[in-house]
Amino acid sequence: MSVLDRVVLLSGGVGGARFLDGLSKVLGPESLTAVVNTGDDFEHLGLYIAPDLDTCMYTLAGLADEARGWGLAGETFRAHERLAALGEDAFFMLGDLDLATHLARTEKLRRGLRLTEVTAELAAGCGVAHRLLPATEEARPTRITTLERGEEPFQDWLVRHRAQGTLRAVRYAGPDEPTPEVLDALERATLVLLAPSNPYVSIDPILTLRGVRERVAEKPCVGVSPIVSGRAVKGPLAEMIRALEGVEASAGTVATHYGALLDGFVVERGDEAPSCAHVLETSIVMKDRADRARLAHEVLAFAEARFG
Ligand code: FO1
Repeated sequence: MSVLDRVVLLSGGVGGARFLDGLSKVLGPESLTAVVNTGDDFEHLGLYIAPDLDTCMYTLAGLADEARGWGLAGETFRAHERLAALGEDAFFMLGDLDLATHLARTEKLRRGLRLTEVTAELAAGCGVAHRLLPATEEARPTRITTLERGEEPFQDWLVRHRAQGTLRAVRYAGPDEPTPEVLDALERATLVLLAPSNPYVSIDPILTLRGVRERVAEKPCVGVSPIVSGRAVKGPLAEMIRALEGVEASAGTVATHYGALLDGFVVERGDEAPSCAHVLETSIVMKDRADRARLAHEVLAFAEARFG
C-alpha cells in the first residue's frame, strides 16, 4: 500500500490540465483520477459547453492548442464566422472541430446520459484512458460580481468583458451536490492533489460541494501553487487575490487560503508559503511536456517521502 496507489487531482483548466498530463505519464489510469471543475460550464447557442473538462481531455489526448490554452490544435473558426454573420452572439469562439465535441456532449445529454457518462464516452473517443470526473452532474455555475456590472455569468466576466471591472464577489449558484463517483473517488483516495489552478473559480467550486472538503481533509493533501513570483501563471488570479483578500498575490496567500486542508505545498524556487508546514521548492512553470512530467515526478516523490 502506497500513497500513490489512488491519487485524485482536483483541477481546473489549462494549469491543471498540464499538471494532469504530467501525472498521467507517471501514474496509470488505475492510480489517477481527475475531478474537474464544472463551474465554468454554460449553455451557448443551445450547446452544453464544459471548458475545463475539454481542456483536460484535449491535453491528455495530445490534441490541445497549447499556445491558445483552450480548444483544439489546428482549429479553424469558419462556423463561428458564419454564426457571427447571421447575427448570433459570437463572444465565445467555438472552433469547427471543437463544435463536434459540444454537439456530441449535448446530444448524449439529451438522450439521457449523465454528464459523468458522457465525459467518459467523449474521453474514450479521444483515446484518453485516465478517468475524468465532472465535479457535478447538475449545473453549478460560477457567478462573478463587479462594482460596474453587478452579478454576471462566469464566461461573460472572463471572455465577454475580459475580466475587466472591480471584482466584488464570486458565488457558486445551483445545488452543491457532487457526483457519487467524485465522493467515492475521494473516499478511496490515498492522496489528494490540488492542481495549480485558480482557487476561487476552479478549486473552490469543487471543495465547496457537500462532503468534499471533509473527505479531502481526511487524506494527505498536496497543492501546487498557481502563483509564481507574485504573478499568475495564466489568467486574472493575481488581481482576484488582491480584490478578494486585500493582499498582494503570493504562493503564501494561496496556501493560507486552503488553510488546514494542505499537508504540503509546492512552490517556485524562492517563493515562500510560511503557513504550510511542508513545502517543496522547485521549478513549477510547465513550459513544455518534459516540464510537466518532471514536476509530476517531483510532487509525487515529495508526497511519498512525507506520507509513505
Ligand atoms: N476563452 C476565451 O478567452 N475566448 C473564447 O472565445 C473561448 C472559447 C472557448 C471555447 C471552448 C472552450 O472549451 C474554451 C474556450 N475558452 C475561450 C476558454 C474558457 O473560457 C476559459 O479559459 C475557461 O473557462 C477557464 O478555465
